[in-house]
Amino acid sequence: MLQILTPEGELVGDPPVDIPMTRRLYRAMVAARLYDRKATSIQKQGRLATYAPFEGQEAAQVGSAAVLSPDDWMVATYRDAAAMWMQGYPWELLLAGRTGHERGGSPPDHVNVLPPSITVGAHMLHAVGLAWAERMQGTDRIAITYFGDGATSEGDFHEAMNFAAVFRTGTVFLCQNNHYAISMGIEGQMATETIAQKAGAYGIPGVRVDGNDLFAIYRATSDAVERARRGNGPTLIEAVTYRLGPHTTSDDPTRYRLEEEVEQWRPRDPLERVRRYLETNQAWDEEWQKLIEGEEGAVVERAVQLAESLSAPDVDDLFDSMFAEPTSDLENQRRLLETEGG
Ligand SMILES: Cc1ncc(C[n+]2csc(CCOP(=O)(O)OP(=O)(O)O)c2C)c(N)n1
Repeated sequence: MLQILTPEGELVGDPPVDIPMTRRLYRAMVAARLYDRKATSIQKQGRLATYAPFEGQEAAQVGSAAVLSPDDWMVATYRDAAAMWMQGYPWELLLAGRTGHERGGSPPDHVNVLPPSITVGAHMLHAVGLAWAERMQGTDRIAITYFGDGATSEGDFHEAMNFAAVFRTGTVFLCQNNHYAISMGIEGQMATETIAQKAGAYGIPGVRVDGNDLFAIYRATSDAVERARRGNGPTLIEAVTYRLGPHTTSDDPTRYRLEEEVEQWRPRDPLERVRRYLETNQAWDEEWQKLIEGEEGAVVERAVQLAESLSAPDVDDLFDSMFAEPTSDLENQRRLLETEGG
């Protein structure tokens, strides 16, 4: 398993980024954690629908998204807000999606990020199609897709991997193995020792990395993106991480895992090891921590205000939000609603 930065914050390999960049990525992880905690807390106040927290998975998301070009494609899930935000999906729209507002599913025009997939596994195929389309158009844009360990037990995973391998599409498959698919532990749903080894069945490279190590994930994703961009096809990355919180705000993890297990993972916190590394390099102090928490916290607060101040959706949005140009079926349904009422 690839590791560059140990949980103690010590280097055991070459760091892929310099200190100023490490500070930027650390700050992004701090922002992501603040967003995640805020979203969890407002969900408990009834201001969001169910929310899927990603605490513990910040390095896997921030470190991988950081290597993308601004116009690369990203196709991710309900648990990948940090990765999506890194690629330009604003916090307020991610929150709006969790209130059920249509605007949440509509990223700004220049942002090549699809709305989060709730259907486990199905979205990986979209990433293959997008990368293939880019290849056919002669661009070097690639597509990255994020999914969990559970998604690899879906048929869609097989179809996506096989198609991507055969057509050598520029797709990066980023699996965050957080050890659980809701209450189903990894041993209960696959007989393979690792997820990375599944790549062998499709004839593509599979890499296993410490998913709580910002540097390892950055390095592995850089290599995979580079390979995809050169036209050499897809890679499967298994980022070994852990979901510290519940599956969603409606889940009670104490019913299927022991608190001791969670406690074993806490010292492997992805933020803490980068903080220690920066401190050793005289690039972190309490004052800066307070500054970035204050600034990023204010950005998150503003996003909550923006999401909550969106005007209530109109019934017409049901029809207008579906396709760029409505189909005849949709137009018929709209007319039916107008003539016969809702
Ligand atoms: C096709 C499909 N089956 C079942 C569900 C219900 N479901 C939602 S999340 C989830 C577990 C997914 O686990 P994993 O892929 O490991 O991702 P994680 O939630 O751990 O990030 C399930 C079974 C769903 N949303 N879609």
